[in-house]
Amino acid sequence: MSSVNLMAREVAAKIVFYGPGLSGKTTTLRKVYETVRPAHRGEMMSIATEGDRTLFFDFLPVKVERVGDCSVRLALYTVPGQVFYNATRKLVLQGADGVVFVADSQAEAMDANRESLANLEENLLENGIRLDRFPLVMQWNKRDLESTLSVEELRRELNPRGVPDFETAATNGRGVLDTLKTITRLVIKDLRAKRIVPPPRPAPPPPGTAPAGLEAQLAQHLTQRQPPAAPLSPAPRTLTAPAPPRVEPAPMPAPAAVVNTAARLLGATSALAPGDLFDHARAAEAAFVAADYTTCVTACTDAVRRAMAFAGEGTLAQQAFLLHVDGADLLRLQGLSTQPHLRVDDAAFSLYVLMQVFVRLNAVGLPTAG
Ligand SMILES: Nc1nc2c(ncn2[C@@H]2O[C@H](COP(=O)(O)OP(=O)(O)O)[C@@H](O)[C@H]2O)c(=O)[nH]1
Ligand SMILES: [Mg+2]
Repeated sequence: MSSVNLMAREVAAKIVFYGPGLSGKTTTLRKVYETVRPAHRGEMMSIATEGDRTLFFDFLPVKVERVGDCSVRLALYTVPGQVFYNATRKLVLQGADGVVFVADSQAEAMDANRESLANLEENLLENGIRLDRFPLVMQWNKRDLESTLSVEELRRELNPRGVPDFETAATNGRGVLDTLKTITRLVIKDLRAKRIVPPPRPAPPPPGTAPAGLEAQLAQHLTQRQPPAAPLSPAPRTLTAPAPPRVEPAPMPAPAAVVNTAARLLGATSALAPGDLFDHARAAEAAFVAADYTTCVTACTDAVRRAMAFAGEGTLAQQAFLLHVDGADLLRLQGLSTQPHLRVDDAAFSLYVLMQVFVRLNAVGLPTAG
């Protein structure tokens, strides 16, 4: 989901903290939140169950001043580790530029570590990505505990490729920032190799040759009006949702509690959203603000599909006809969701389509109460 603002030499990258349940992914992100200066981070958003288990994801936007001559905007995500949340993991993994695998160093966690690593490999492969060529850093977590395996054993079992690895104790922060710095460097190097990030120090663009069109207009608008998300509240926020049933949930659950606490980040799309889809719209807007355009388009596509279903059963074309939603716009949005590299104008368009559907639902009085 990387994107580049050539004028500002700013790169946006998505990094996912992956690993089995309870290995310390959420704790790691909280520690990053506490350590990074407020001016360099946005608000941490967690969607958790009552037992404090991650239900959908934790999300933290972080700005890194300089890597080479680029500044970097990172969108950090964790996945829910529990085996039955695989659809959610796939969704969060989409468009990732790099992964930190958080392994629990305790001997009794080895099976879960192995299973989660195999699951990561499988889920990446579904998107045509090979783990052995993907930016990856291993985080051997819980090194403060007694019953940990040696690093040599962990390497033999989980890191045959010999990617950079770090001993960490997320609860006290040891090793956490070193891990983050290293994955950031690997991601930038990878994006450079793919020529998504320009090589260092090219000739400055001559005046008056800025990129044209909607993308440039939006990029300029975004740099002039810094997103309201950073810096924000002094403490990470956990949104508490009811405990989930032990079945695979829909990829983007919409805990009702989000509605009460999230008003501050309300954008135009979520303002129009019917209650059931408020959290989907919020996720799309948060991704847009974090310059995570792939996640934004994915979230919009998913929300549009769910919103159209309010028109009743039938094909998408029938639902569009009933709601007077522009079919060509819907087709274009569907096309976008299969594109590898999405830009700010694509994400803005997907938010527009979602708004259009919400406006039409409002106009016809759907969904009806009860
Ligand atoms: N001793 C110790 N406990 C940890 C460490 N990291 C996380 N934990 C604990 O392990 C539990 C699960 O952590 P959490 O971050 O929620 O795991 P997640 O499921 O991977 O997000 C919590 O009780 C944490 O306090 C660590 O480095 N050392
Ligand atoms: Mg968690």
